[in-house]
Amino acid sequence: MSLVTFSLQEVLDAFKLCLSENKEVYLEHYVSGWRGLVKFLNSLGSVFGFISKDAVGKIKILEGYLEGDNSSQYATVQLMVKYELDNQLVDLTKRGNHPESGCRTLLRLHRALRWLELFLERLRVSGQDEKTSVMCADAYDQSLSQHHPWVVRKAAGLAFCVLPGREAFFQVMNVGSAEQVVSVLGEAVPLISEVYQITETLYAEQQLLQLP
Ligand code: 1PX
Repeated sequence: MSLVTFSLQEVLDAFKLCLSENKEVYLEHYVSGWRGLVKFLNSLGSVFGFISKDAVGKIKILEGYLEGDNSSQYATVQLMVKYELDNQLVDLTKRGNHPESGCRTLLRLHRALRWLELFLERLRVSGQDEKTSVMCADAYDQSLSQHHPWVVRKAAGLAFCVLPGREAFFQVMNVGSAEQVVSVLGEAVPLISEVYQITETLYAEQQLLQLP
């Protein structure tokens, strides 16, 4: 993956590689998809620094597990959940000895993935004159915002206001004409949605959706 320029195609490729034949989620590619998204965010300017910083922190935690002594237990989200739960490595009700478990860290990105799904779908069907800031805020209000305290919601709302317009936004995506963007989005959204749903079902089954 290129280090500097963002391309929506690269993110799409990472999320494509995420799913194994029997629908397990490879952590390596999940994290790599997020790294690509952060690159996009960084190219939008320093106003988004506080969001990018938080995402990078979480990406680094997961990368640490992927490179650590128990890396084989972190190959997929399914394995990670089983390993961490079997070995009591997750704070289940309040923060304690495992404030940076893979399970709670991934949950934060997972919730953000729902925002991304809603936002990209909204972008995909949007008309030329629609505002990215409004699409982004709507997607946020319907998803991630319910997990954030007032101060974070306020800061996010302010950041959304300086998002570039739809046309400039499409250019930063780096996949060509508006038609091409719409077509790549048409491929990306169902894929992101599937990765989201699989993780959501797994976390719901294991009652992990409210991890502190
Ligand atoms: C092709 C276009 C795609 C656009 C890609 C943009 C990538 C955005 C990446 C956002 C990653 C956000 C991760 C947030 C994780 C989170 O919820 N963290 C909170 C809880 O963590 P904790 O460890 O404390 O339990 C944390 O408090 C978050 C703080 C930062 C504020 C997060 C605001 C999120 C707004 C999401 C929308 C991003 C707007 C980007 C505009 C394109």
